[in-house]
Amino acid sequence: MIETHIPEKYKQINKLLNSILESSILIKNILENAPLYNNINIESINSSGDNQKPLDIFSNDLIIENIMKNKSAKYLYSEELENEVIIENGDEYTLCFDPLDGSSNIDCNVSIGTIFSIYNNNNYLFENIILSGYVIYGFAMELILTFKDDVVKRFVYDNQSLNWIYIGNIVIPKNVKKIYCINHGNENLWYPKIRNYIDYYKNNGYTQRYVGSMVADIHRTLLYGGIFSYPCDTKNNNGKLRLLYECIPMSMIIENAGGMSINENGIHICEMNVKEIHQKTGIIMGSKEDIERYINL
Ligand code: FDP
Repeated sequence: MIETHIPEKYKQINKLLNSILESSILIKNILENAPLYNNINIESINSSGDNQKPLDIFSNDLIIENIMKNKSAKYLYSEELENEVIIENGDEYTLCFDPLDGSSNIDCNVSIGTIFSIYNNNNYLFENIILSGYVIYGFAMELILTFKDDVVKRFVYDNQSLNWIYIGNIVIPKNVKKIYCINHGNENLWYPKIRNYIDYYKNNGYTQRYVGSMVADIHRTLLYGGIFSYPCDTKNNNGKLRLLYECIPMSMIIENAGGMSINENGIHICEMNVKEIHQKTGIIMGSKEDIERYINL
């Protein structure tokens, strides 16, 4: 039961958290049958100019509908929507979410996920954040959850008891498996400092792993150690990943697990100001020693 893991001062968040998790169970059920859908390959374009698949939209609408039903939040910001949704008489919380991150992997059965963060009142200032989490839809469905200044907890969904089972707390290990994670296809576009940083891994017997689904790549980084980076480059001048929906919640998780998460200028992602809700950023995150190595370059 997740409820027993919610710190006393945040107990009221239970209703909203449950809405998200109930939605994720439905999303998981739909994903399991996704290859049977004949409309899975139909694409449209969302407000950031990305390809948007029916399951992105389905997941987005499902989460919003569930929250509208129990009015467990008032302000909803989704990566799939241009503007916020305001729920009249909703509880005074802000939910920021990426309903289905990594969706270009849907068709080939690779793990993807739902990323979310909850703030007090009507704002998304990091000082008002309550929790961050993600659900990963893999052969097991897992939930990673952390409250402000708290540990990072790992749960797995048990299909028999229909409950989330607490597995344990996560502390990101040192990079003993010698893994680094970046899209090498962009190498020609990287700026010199990133190139120099990544050269170290290339030249010192490290293994490169890149799923191309942020949730899957960060889940591995959290559990095995190493780095995950999607830097700014000469094509994506501001990076590719979204600050509010992806980078802040994932950075809070990594940092609460003892790791670090910064942009190319060494600024902690969690300290960056969100000036625009669909703002992007470059990111380098993972085991502390690896991120410090970037800072000391
Ligand atoms: P996707 O476009 O499939 O939704 O932010 C979206 C994201 O995936 C991340 O999950 C992933 O880390 C990244 O984009 C992959 O981008 P590249 O294909 O450019 O490497």
